Amino acid sequence: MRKQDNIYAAALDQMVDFRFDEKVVDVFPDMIQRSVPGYATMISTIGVLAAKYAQADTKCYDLGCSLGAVTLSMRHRIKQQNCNIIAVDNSPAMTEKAANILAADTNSQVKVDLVCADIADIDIQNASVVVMNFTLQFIPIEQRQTLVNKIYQGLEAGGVLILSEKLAFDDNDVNQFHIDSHHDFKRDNGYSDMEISQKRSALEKVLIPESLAQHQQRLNQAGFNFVEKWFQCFNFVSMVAIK
Ligand code: GEK
Repeated sequence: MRKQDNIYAAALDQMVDFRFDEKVVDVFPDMIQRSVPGYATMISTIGVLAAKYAQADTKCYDLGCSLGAVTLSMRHRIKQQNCNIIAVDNSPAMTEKAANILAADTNSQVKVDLVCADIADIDIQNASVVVMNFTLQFIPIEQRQTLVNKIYQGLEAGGVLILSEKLAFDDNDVNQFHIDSHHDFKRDNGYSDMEISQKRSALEKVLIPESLAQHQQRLNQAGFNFVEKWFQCFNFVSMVAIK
């Protein structure tokens, strides 16, 4: 049974910025499932895409791995020989719990290295698949190009970056449509108006969404010629960029 997220259910006297601490980790599977439309579809399809683009004797990276949902999806599908996964997150509370989840998953030959580190500080080398499933949005905007450049440089020819993000839209009406629809989705999943509004305030300075055009431009600037959106539900998208 998933533990239910009620972190923002009671009125808070003081709003503090959202952090991936123990309280969040405790309810994370429930929180992300009820907050991100299409999450389960994205997780399983990322595994399918990873199995298609993984190359023998290379590495697959799950950057901002949280509890390892993408890592497990890739691990269960990749068949290429000597293809290891490197899963990275800078929240010690996340990696501690992810370590237990991954240790309990004994059904695969694919080796996983779990690393507690900032993705700005890790080396990316000999990669065939790199996934950032809702992670880049938490990186300061001025650091995003350097990170995407590093990923491009670390990928082998034919390798893929799978990038999922919450989007902002330039047109106000379009933007409002997606925000309202997302909030309807959350309400339909049992979140109250107060929970939705308090979570929105907590995330305001922490999760900075950009437009699809901004992401495409950054990916092109890094060197990716093939960039395609493969999934969208309201303001949540996932893209592939192939080297
Ligand atoms: C999933 N991919 O379940 N370095 C490393 N990790 C970071 C950094 C950083 N600089 N900044 C944030 N994180 C997962 C979901 S959640 C998305 C990803 C969400 C980590 C942070 O600790 C958190 O675990 C993750 O990125 C973002 O498919 O909760 O909306």
